[in-house]
Amino acid sequence: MTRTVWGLGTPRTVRPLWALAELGLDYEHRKILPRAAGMDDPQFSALTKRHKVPFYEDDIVKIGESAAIVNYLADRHGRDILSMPAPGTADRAILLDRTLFIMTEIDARMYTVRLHDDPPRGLSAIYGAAPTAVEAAKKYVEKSLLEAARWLDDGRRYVMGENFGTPDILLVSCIEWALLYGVGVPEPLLEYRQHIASRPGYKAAKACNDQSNAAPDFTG
Ligand SMILES: N[C@@H](CCC(=O)N[C@@H](CS)C(=O)NCC(=O)O)C(=O)O
Repeated sequence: MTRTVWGLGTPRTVRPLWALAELGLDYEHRKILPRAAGMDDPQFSALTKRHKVPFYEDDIVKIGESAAIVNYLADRHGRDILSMPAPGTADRAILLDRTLFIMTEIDARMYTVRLHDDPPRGLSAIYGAAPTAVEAAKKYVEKSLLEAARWLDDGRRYVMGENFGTPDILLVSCIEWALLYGVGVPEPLLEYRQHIASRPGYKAAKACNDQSNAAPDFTG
């Protein structure tokens, strides 16, 4: 199977790289940055007009949403690591609940902060400054992270219990994103992130996602 991941250097692009590392799968990495010259690569433009990274393609699918990519990879290849509960089970419903909560109540709100905060962290020069919206989104994320912390109240190591799963990839990347912007992260989530950060798959993905690995012509 030929696999390609497009994208580099963001809290979203690390996710497919991390899933692939955990699953020990080979892939080609096309290191394009958002809002940079690489986004106009003719091969990339032929795949998607969203102008967004990450993007993933193999012999079966061409998909762009980071949560969809990690869940697809886990559905196909997850075993002991990134095992997926069967469709129609309570665990599958809970996994979807946690996934959508992370993506809509944390990830999407963090992107509001990213788009409208001032440089150097934010993109207000492109998308417009909106300090009230930025502060409100940060508070919203703080509240949502309190909910995510409650998932661990029974002492479980991972979102789904004792097995590392796709929601952990999504949640840890959001926790790190929140920390970058000074959003308050509850102590149990800091500890949770800390122990997950010792995983070889995490370390490999972070190294692959490092912007300093981008080709020199990138302007992003
Ligand atoms: N919901 C998508 C979001 C993808 C996304 O917005 N990616 C950003 C980088 S983190 C991007 O490509 N932005 C380019 C732009 O908005 O101009 C996902 O989770 O994959």
